[in-house]
Amino acid sequence: MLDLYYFPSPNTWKVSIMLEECGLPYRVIPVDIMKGQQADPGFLAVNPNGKVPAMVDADAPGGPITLFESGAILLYLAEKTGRLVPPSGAAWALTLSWLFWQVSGLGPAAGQVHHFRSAAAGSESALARFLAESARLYRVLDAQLARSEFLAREYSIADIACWCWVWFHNMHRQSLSEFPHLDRWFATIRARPAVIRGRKVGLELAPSEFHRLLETGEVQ
Ligand SMILES: N[C@@H](CCC(=O)N[C@@H](CS)C(=O)NCC(=O)O)C(=O)O
Repeated sequence: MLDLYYFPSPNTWKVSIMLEECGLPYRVIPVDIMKGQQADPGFLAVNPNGKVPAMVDADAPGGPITLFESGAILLYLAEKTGRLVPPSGAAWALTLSWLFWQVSGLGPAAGQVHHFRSAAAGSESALARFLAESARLYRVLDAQLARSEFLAREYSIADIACWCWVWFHNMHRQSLSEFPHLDRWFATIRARPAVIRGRKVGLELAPSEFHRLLETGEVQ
């Protein structure tokens, strides 16, 4: 059994969607980051960095394996199942490039937009900086998707990682109608049954004022 330490968010959706794509059984262990449970000693023993997602594979051959960081968990699950990462060559390199682009670029920039839009009113210059960087990253995504149906040719963990953040494009003040290739890609992935299931995991753990954003992507 896989234990997924979870609170509904773009970074945790990556893992719930991947688990659904792979058809792996898993158990959701709620970590309420709005109540500070990410700082509980019990959780820090799983992820010393105190953030979700984290995962424990209790039945891994050779003994239990603990992972944190969404990108590392995606790669682990891809390797475990042989799904959604090309085995080698140019497509493999592209998948890793776009996965790391997401975890080091799109996620941190867009995450700061979430912060400065909701929690730190008055930080207008910070908000403007991260909105501009997010807009630039959306243009990069659109340009790649003009060349390729998915980020690394075939649907992969790189698409899952990026899609979970693009879900929040209204929050990032981006209109997908300005990005025709990104819009096409977004709609294709949105319709995948595993993506629909994975995105709904643990919705009830979030306070009700976040449900509309999580369910529809719309900002109040
Ligand atoms: N780089 C990490 C980021 C994880 C992250 O920021 N998780 C957020 C939820 S989306 C969190 O746990 N926030 C609580 C906190 O920062 O205290 C990953 O990709 O897994």
